[in-house]
Amino acid sequence: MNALSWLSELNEKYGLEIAEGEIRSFGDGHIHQTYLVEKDGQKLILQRFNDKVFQRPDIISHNHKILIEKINTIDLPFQLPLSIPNYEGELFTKIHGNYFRISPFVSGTCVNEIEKPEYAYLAAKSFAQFIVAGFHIPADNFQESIPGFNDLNLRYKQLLEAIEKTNREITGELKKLVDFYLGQKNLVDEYILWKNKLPLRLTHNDTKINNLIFSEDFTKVNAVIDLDTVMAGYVFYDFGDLVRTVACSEGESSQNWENIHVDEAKYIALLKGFQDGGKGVFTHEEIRSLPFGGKMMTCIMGFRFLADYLNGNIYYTIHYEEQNLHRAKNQMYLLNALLKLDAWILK
Ligand code: GN1
Ligand code: MG
Repeated sequence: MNALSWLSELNEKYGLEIAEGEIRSFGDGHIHQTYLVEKDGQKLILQRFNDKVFQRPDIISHNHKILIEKINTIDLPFQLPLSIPNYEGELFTKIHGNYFRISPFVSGTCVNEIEKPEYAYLAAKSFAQFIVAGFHIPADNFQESIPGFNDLNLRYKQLLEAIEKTNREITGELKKLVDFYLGQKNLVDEYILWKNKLPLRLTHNDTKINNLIFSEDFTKVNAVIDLDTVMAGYVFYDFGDLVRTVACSEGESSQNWENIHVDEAKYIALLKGFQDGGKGVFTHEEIRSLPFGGKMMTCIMGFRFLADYLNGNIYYTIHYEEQNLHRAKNQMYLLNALLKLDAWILK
């Protein structure tokens, strides 16, 4: 398919008149291709959807229609920019075998790293408020857009499978990482214990910090975005991915291994923000599970990056061959730092 050869059909389906020159690449998500459309002073977000990663767009439509009806109708402290239906009332438009969607543009700032603990507090409070907003909807109304997405046990098994099937030689640095991650079986066991204890909620499941749009002055969260993984989950998933991406001194792509540590002030701000956002709603056990979330989500990303490297980099966008290996190494340093932190945080 030629670049933008789908544009005229898209215009027809939405009653728009977008020209090629009004579209430019936008954001830095790892999965979909995102564009900003700017026309006559108006802005929209256009996405070419990755249906290799999300193989069931119908499930996402089902889930998002519930969000549109049951969450976007209540008074939220931020926007949820869900897709705008096309002329046929569908959230996705299929053109020459590719899925597209259009959503409102929300102004503000997206960041990969957070500067101050106050912003960490705000981020955590917002994601907790998102869970609270969905509390009235039984979690089983939602279907899984990626089966077992945050299931640590499943991801461990997928890593074992990747180790078995890989064409790469497992020696040197790669062997060290494989051994490290195989040695995390105790976290998998702890995960199973928490799963048996906690209720399923409507969670975001991908609370990486760049999935929030802050106001320019960071006094407010304007929007919670990247809603494709919104489905049933445990509150510690959402807290955990915040720890992974906010409380770490280096981003997940950094190779400054020796500088990777936990920023304790931000960690504490996250804990406080998440508890404040869920006040009166999260159970005592859910609050107790939060520190586990940071370790678990860092570990799961290590499993996933390493498995992708072993599988030949088929899932995540990479900019060089070893990038997934380096991402897994980065997460190993962070996980070790979080395991040490645990000792005092639980005192
Ligand atoms: C992907 O799309 P993005 O970049 O927000 C991934 C997350 C990972 C993240 C790691 C559907 O998220 O699970 O935490 O990369 N999303 C999917 O950077 O796999
Ligand atoms: Mg994203």
